[in-house]
Amino acid sequence: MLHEGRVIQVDAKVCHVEVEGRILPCVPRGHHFEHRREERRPFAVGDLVRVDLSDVPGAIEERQERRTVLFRASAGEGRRAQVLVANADQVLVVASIRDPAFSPSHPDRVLAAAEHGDLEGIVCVNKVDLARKGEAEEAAGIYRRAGYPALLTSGLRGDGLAELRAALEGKVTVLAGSSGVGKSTLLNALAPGLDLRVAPVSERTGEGRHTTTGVRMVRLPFGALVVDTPGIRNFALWRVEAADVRLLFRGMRGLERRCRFPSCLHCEEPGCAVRSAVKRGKVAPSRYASYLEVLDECQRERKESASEGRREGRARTPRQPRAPIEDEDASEAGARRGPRERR
Ligand SMILES: Nc1nc2c(ncn2[C@@H]2O[C@H](COP(=O)(O)OP(=O)(O)O)[C@@H](O)[C@H]2O)c(=O)[nH]1
Ligand SMILES: [Mg+2]
Ligand SMILES: [Zn+2]
Repeated sequence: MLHEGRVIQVDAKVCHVEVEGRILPCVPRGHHFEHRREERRPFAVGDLVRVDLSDVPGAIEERQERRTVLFRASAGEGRRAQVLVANADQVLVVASIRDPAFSPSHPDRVLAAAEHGDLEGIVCVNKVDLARKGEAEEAAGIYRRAGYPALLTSGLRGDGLAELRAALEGKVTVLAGSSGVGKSTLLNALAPGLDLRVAPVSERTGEGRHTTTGVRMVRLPFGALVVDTPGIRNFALWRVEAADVRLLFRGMRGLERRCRFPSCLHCEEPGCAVRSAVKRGKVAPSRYASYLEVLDECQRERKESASEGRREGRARTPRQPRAPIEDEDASEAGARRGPRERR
């Protein structure tokens, strides 16, 4: 008899699967490792699976089709995609107004990855207790005008917690945001007693080394599932065509229909409706700047993977999974470049 479960953590050898309220270690059956080319591991946090519990550990027999996905690029030979979270409803991207200073680039990228994977996006402008008058509203306004809900919160002082709780209730939410913006503090404020220090920490600290990403799903007492992504600095856009990057930026998408050229990438083309909207204050300059960054990265990635494909003759045989422990910094360095390095 098979049981329905949900993967809540993926370690090197086992997946931790929540089955009828219990968390059980389960091992994927061997056939899950065959016929995979681009994906590094067969299971991700959030996967809905059917498990056979007649032995310990149990065995994962089947995986449901994924409704949504968030990728993380895995660098190195072959550059395969890695699904970091499956079947989440939404991404909540937390950005602090100060300490660290508000920077719209990170939320923009996360929101683009959410669009790409069919997830909803919510922005949380946090540490409003440190904001000067109007500052937090201004930051939130960038996202609200683009069409995203934006909350004003302070995990420390308690602002906006009721709204945040309402936004998470009944949903599976991926928590994103740079280190130090206050994610753990917010979760602890929402669910006191939930000891987040037990969460696997990023490999950089040297702890939690048995886990592959440190990504883990936790259940909050008011009926919310939250995926914490410590140490994951960014989600990846996996092989997106330049023309499709246009569709990942809410507030700008749709405007391409009014550009003089249908193929307009909103860079330097004449008669560009997006650039004109930026000039008229209809599109935030920071959103447009983030779009150009993401466009540039996607174009570069496609070029690199095309040349890799040529080198490898394209007919690659399916690989066995390699040692899944990877260094966060090493793998991110190949996958992402900072905005400074554009052009
Ligand atoms: N002023 C202020 N500081 C905060 C707030 N939330 C968190 N902090 C501080 O910011 C630092 C990082 O918080 P943490 O929750 O660990 O951030 P995380 O890395 O995103 O999980 C800690 O020193 C917190 O005390 C807030 O709402 N206001
Ligand atoms: Mg934290
Ligand atoms: Zn254009």
